[in-house]
Amino acid sequence: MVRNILFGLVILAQAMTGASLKCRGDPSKCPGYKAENIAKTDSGITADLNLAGAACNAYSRDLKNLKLLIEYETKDRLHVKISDAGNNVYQVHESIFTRPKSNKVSAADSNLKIDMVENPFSFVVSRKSSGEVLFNTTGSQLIMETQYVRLRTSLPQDPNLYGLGEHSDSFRLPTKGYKRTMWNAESPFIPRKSNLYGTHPVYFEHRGKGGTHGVFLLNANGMDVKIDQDAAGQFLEYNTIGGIVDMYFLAGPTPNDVSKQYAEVAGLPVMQQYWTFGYHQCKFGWKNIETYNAVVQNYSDAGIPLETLWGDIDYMDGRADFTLDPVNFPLPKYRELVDRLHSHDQHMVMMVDPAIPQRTTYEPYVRGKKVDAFLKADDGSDYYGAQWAGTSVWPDWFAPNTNEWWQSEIMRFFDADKGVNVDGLWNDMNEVSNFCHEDRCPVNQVRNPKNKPKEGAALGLQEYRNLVYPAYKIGNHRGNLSHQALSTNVTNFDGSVQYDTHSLYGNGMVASTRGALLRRRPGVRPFVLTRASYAGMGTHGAHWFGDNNSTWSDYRIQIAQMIAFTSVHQVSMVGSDVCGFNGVADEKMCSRWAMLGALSPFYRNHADQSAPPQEFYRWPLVAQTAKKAIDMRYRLIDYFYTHMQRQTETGEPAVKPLFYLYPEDANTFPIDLQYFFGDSLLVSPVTGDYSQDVTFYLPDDVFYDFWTGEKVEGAGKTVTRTGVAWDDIPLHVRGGSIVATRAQSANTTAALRTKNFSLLVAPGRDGKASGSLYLDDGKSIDVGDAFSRIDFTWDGSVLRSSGKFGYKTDVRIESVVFMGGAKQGTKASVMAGEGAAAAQGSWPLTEAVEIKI
Ligand SMILES: *[C@@H]1O[C@H](CO)[C@@H](O)[C@H](O)[C@H]1NC(C)=O
Ligand SMILES: *[C@@H]1O[C@H](CO)[C@@H](O)[C@H](O)[C@H]1NC(C)=O
Ligand SMILES: *[C@@H]1O[C@H](CO)[C@@H](O)[C@H](O)[C@H]1NC(C)=O
Ligand SMILES: *[C@@H]1O[C@H](CO)[C@@H](O)[C@H](O)[C@H]1NC(C)=O
Ligand SMILES: *[C@@H]1O[C@H](CO)[C@@H](O)[C@H](O)[C@H]1NC(C)=O
Ligand SMILES: *[C@@H]1O[C@H](CO)[C@@H](O)[C@H](O)[C@H]1NC(C)=O
Ligand SMILES: *[C@@H]1O[C@H](CO)[C@@H](O)[C@H](O)[C@H]1NC(C)=O
Ligand SMILES: CC(=O)N[C@H]1CO[C@H](CO)[C@@H](O)[C@@H]1O
Repeated sequence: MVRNILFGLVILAQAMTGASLKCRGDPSKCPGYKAENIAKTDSGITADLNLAGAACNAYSRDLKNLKLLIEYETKDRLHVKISDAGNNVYQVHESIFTRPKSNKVSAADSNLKIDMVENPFSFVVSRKSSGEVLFNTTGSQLIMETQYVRLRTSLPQDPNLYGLGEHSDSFRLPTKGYKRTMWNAESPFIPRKSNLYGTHPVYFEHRGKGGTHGVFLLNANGMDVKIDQDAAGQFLEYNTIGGIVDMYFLAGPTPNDVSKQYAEVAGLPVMQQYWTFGYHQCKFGWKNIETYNAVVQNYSDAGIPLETLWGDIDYMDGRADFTLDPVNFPLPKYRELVDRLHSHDQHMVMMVDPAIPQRTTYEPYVRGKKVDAFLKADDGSDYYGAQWAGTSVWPDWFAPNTNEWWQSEIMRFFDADKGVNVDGLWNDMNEVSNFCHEDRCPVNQVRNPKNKPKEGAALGLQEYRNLVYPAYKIGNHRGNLSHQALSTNVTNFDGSVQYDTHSLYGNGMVASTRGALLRRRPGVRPFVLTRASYAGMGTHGAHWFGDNNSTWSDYRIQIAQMIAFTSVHQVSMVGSDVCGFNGVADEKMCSRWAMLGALSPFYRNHADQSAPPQEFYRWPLVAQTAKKAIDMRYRLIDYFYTHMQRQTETGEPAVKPLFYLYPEDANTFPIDLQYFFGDSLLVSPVTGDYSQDVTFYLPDDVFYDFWTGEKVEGAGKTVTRTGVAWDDIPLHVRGGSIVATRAQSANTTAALRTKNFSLLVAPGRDGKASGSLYLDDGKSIDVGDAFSRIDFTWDGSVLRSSGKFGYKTDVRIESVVFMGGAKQGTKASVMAGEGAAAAQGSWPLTEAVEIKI
């Protein structure tokens, strides 16, 4: 009986939307669109796209009238935008994602070409120089409905695809039966084949000699990207539950070119302060200020340099932001700790979560409520759920007063004179995570929103949509969209809904938090670490890969995660929780992880409350490895800082997959257990469980063992190393490089900045080498002319420096070291510490020099 009534309702609903029953749920019957009113301009095409037949309403209502805009924005970037004629369907807020300006180049000048078929509408994007077809929608109809968008391209068989994060799968994506769901979600244990904390709908495809290109879909709605093969061959298919088709095609043709071209769209990653490259320690569950102090003391006693101590939510009073537990973390003692850290050139970073406890005695809540800073139910009451501090409300980053309120709360609590004088902030739980299960949470929202989006402002369709249970179900590993998240039917201040904006929440929060830090310390590069992200997040801050586990598998997967974020997603300051967040880290695993983590941009050990302590000093072996790892990292910091700075200016990745340097060597395409840290250091860690052996790939090039200086001819083959000690890591300097290292390490990065340099020369097969060094004050956003970019070259007999020398420093070059016995009687490696350097002396870093060897 009940079933019959429901069935009747379904039929009625379909009749009302004009759906054709036989077609419902069968996207293959959708009619596609017909291009009409086509207008060609010098730099592109505009057209109307009208539904080409009976609506199929596969998962919702077909949109009948669309508009198409094709524009050659730069020589290497083509923009294809398909939106509803009324411009109501949600498009990513400009305040969250600033679209690039179009230079409107003529079709003739573009390196890309688009060919369009009018009926049914389809298009083909190709690279002009090679005729390589990059994207081809022929044979599968475009579907644009109120709650479903589908677009498919055919691809070459078994393509090399990368990106589409955030995920914990292989760097080179599977090409059969693979579904990449994107929907930001709290994801403990970073499950495989799942959506995780971030949404980055961009992929790069690499075709060896056929070049590399990129495709970005600027859409924030939940989606599944299916990569699979069927009778017609290989395809990639976008299935989103809303939004528009807003695509950027990036011509390449080299991997570095595509990275740079994507950075022009998504923004360049921000430059970090020098100290952020130091070693960081955190743990959830350090229960009082005495524990914080003991950790700092124990690091010092163990002789392991600790740069930054982190405060997880333990410090809070009842886990509420902007409070200190008065018993365990009293303000005077906290201030004392931070002062002591600062007086030793160490730093403090603390967590701030988005949820605000809904208590009338809690001032941040009262102040926020007064200025309408929180997401609301439609009757004007707070929309609430549950978080660490209990019943909570959430800031609405689209409401006009939220930034000001949020930033003033941060400035008030983290006041340098009266509060906790932190050096950086950490945004967690911002996917958004809600501890309330959807079916158990108090449902206090109603369906008739007070805030309606402006007509034609692309803030969301106003007609009925099922915002909680859309018919097309994406593969969200948490289940329904709203499950343990904000209800997707909650309306933002401007009338847009969480359904459309959910995955943008993290970017809104981290942008505002960055703004607060800038107001606290004007002119100083803010440091914000965030868990949730959307495309373009690198322009605001840093990211760690969330709540991984202390397993060998998660130790390995961090490499794939890291190279995806640095090279594809343009988030350069990234790293995993070293030694694993959940679970039990053991001595050998933590030892390997301490070494590998030292060769990531962001280097932080962190563990859960339920995990046993895993500070590096807890085991003799780990302590020994950590000292060696940090010594190595610190000597290399300026080399790496140089590459990070380059990425902030050009988008060229500071950490690269192997194929970036050997783009025609097909053996490198799938590699994600090795990578380049900067352009010159090939990292090939031991990755097997409890193993001391490793087989890794050496491209056809000359390399030098970083530790011994021994020359190794790469043959484009794998090599096996056995008996790799627990405190060791295979590391090679690529021939043709000059690496500027600090001659000595130090126990803080501030002390490190006073050390002289030693140049490591690794001649290439032609006997020559080059490298560069970027120097600045390590903290200012705008350094003006006070920076140096020094290029070093070695031509076989003379080492020269040239470039720009704007940074004043007494620090000098004190030695030049040749690898591989390239010079008689020279020290093998700067790390080896025996023998004599090829040249010892004192050369300035403030003017060009010639060093004859
Ligand atoms: C595009 O794909 C269709 C269907 O697979 C194919 O017939 C056509 O040749 C392709 N176009 C180009 C230019 O490769
Ligand atoms: C610090 O070291 C002392 C002495 O080994 C030890 O008793 C204590 O548990 C350690 N505390 C922390 C927080 O590491
Ligand atoms: C999703 O919601 C539906 C409808 O309320 C419910 O039947 C189902 O159990 C939910 N699924 C999960 C995984 O929570
Ligand atoms: C909004 O969504 C929640 C589930 O997240 C649901 O319980 C509630 O009934 C919805 N409200 C309306 C009016 O649809
Ligand atoms: C997490 O790691 C621990 C060992 O550290 C292991 O026992 C546990 O099964 C892992 N859990 C998951 C979900 O992988
Ligand atoms: C670093 O070493 C110097 C001198 O060896 C010492 O004065 C200083 O306190 C140390 N700093 C830290 C943070 O351990
Ligand atoms: C750096 O080199 C200069 C000149 O050789 C020397 O005077 C100075 O002591 C060195 N600095 C350090 C920190 O070793
Ligand atoms: C939760 C989860 O997905 N854990 C993964 C950890 O790594 C192993 C090995 O790769 C996977 O099998 C698990 O699924």
